[in-house]
Amino acid sequence: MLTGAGISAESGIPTFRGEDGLWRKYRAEQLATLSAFIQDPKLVWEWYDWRRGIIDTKEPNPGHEVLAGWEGFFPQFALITQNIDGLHQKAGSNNVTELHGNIWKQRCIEEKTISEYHDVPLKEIPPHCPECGALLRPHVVWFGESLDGTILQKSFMLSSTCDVMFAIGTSAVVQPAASLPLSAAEAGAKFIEINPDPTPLTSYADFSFRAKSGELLPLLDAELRRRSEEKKE
Ligand code: BJW
Repeated sequence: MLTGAGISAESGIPTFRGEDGLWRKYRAEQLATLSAFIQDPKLVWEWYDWRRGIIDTKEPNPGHEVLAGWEGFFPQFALITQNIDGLHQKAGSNNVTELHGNIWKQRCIEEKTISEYHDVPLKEIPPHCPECGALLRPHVVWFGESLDGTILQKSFMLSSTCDVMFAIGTSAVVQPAASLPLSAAEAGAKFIEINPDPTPLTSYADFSFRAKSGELLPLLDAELRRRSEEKKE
């Protein structure tokens, strides 16, 4: 299971590339790169503080809730997300692999220590490490930065050994995340896409649902549970 910003759209969190997407209003290279941060940490932190404020008020939607339920329904369920909003965990998912980090965590740029901080708004912008006084940065993966090697390796391992792969609410243009469903399909998994719009992955999908995940996933869930009950009878 790979999710992207679209699964949180129905919770009211802006996507990146949709009609009201963040990259339509803001330039990625001015806000989501290390060089942007080094040049103007205050500006970058103000943007993240604003986004934290939005995310803080939002709740998981039925799409997140179904996936949280599937953790107990399918014996070997794995959830990999590109999202940094923490809504899967808020919905009750315990085992979430976060490819691009988490907006509620920050990292000291000197010591590399990671801490969690939930205050909204931030008390200090830009914030500093309480231990060494160096700048803290959001614990997220910006363009041009490598993903955590262990997380990436685990994600490719899970993808290339699964029976069924879903890609939900991702435009599938950002690498290496977009390659995960392909690695699953190449290894023989059934590949299902849920997205109102086609993506570069669509032509590889066994099934493509042109739908909102918060609407489709509960229907799929009800049908799967009905069939499972039928089998038991
Ligand atoms: C719904 C819905 C509903 C709406 N229900 N669906 C060529 C040139 C230059 C660079 C590259 C290149 N090729 C590859 C690269 C590298 C680059 C990359 O991929 N760039 C491409 C954009 C071209 N990748 C990287 O830099 C990565 N690192 C890396 O590769 O390291 C090695 C390397 C280093 C240097 C050079 C080359 C290689 C790191 C990528 C980090 C991405 N970071 C961000 C920001 C995270 C922090 C933050 O949030 O601030 O991650 S960018 C942003 O995009 C965010 C997302 O996780 C990610 C993916 O977006 P996502 O989730 O797909 O959202 P959207 O908005 O794009 O799509 C939403 C979808 O939902 C749409 O399809 C809607 O239709 C759908 N939808 N409503 C279901 N209700």
